[in-house]
Amino acid sequence: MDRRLVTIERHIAEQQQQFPEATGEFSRLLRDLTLALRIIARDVRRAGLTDLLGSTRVVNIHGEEVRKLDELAHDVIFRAMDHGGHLCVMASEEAEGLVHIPANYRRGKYVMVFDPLDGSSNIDANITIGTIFSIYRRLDESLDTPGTVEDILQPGYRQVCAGYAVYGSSTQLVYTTGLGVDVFTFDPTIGEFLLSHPKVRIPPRGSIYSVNEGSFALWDERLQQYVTYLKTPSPDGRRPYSLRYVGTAVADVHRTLFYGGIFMYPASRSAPRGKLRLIYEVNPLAKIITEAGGRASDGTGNILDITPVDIHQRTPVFMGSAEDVTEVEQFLQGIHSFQQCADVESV
Ligand code: P6P
Repeated sequence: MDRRLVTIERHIAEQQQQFPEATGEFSRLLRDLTLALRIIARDVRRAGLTDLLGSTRVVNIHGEEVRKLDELAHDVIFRAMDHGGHLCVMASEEAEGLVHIPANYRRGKYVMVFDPLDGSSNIDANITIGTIFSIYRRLDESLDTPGTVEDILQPGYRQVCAGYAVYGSSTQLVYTTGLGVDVFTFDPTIGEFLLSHPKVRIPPRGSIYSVNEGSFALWDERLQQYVTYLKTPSPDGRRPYSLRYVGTAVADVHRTLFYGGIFMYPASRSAPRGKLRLIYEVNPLAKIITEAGGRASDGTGNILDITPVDIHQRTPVFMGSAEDVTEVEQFLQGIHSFQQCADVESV
């Protein structure tokens, strides 16, 4: 645990000093974003008391019922970010098309994509949920025109910042600008995010797998082999792995970041491209995991190398400890199979 008392504002300012060309615009963007996250954290904590639970009875573009907190979180982020002059365009899980900067506000050189409230199906049961975000530079920084869909459809390796807030037993903000992964824990008594876990690294291999195994029968046979392999005891005691699954991606990935192992949302017969969205869910989480020394794959290659073709496109995802992700890729590509790797079940 880091003993220095460092607020996120001071941390951002210190990081900015490592970029001589920095104008401070990016730091001000992050300051505005942390304000939005503080407000969302407050409303999530009070949701049960202020009738923010439950549904709006509105169905979003994905055919999913919009929970009141989803709508609130989207609105809070939009109102915190639309007038700072840092962004030229946004995209959100809760908006079908581009989220434009109002014409009466100055536009900036950055692009932000976000899932305002990931895990919303868990809200009513008080299960951990989160906010996920990514920031890119616009493709042509000489422009001051409204951003375009091309500015949104950038591959994940071009993210200049990625992160998430996880509203769990405490509220934590995890982000990276490419200089490692830092975790800030919110202290509500002073209203500050304090640096609690600097430069987090994910273990090279874990002993936890995280997937909705209820879909086992719908998976590719090679993935079935991999998960069965994980559950089969090995002579060295490395297996069986434990299964942990919250059902909120940001929570499952946050645990994977700290404890290691692998989080998966694979393709299945009922979800041929998986369920999670590439641009504003998988890419930011993949950037965090990769910056912490892990890997993020769609089963054939690195997630961050994918060039998106649609704002809301989905992708299968396998992310976590590097050795675990490489191992599932070897199963999916037929390099390994359970028979070859089956150890004697002597325990
Ligand atoms: P399933 C939450 O609704 C979410 O979008 C992700 O946060 C989570 O990983 C996934 O869906 C859970 O989906 O099909 O396992 O219930």
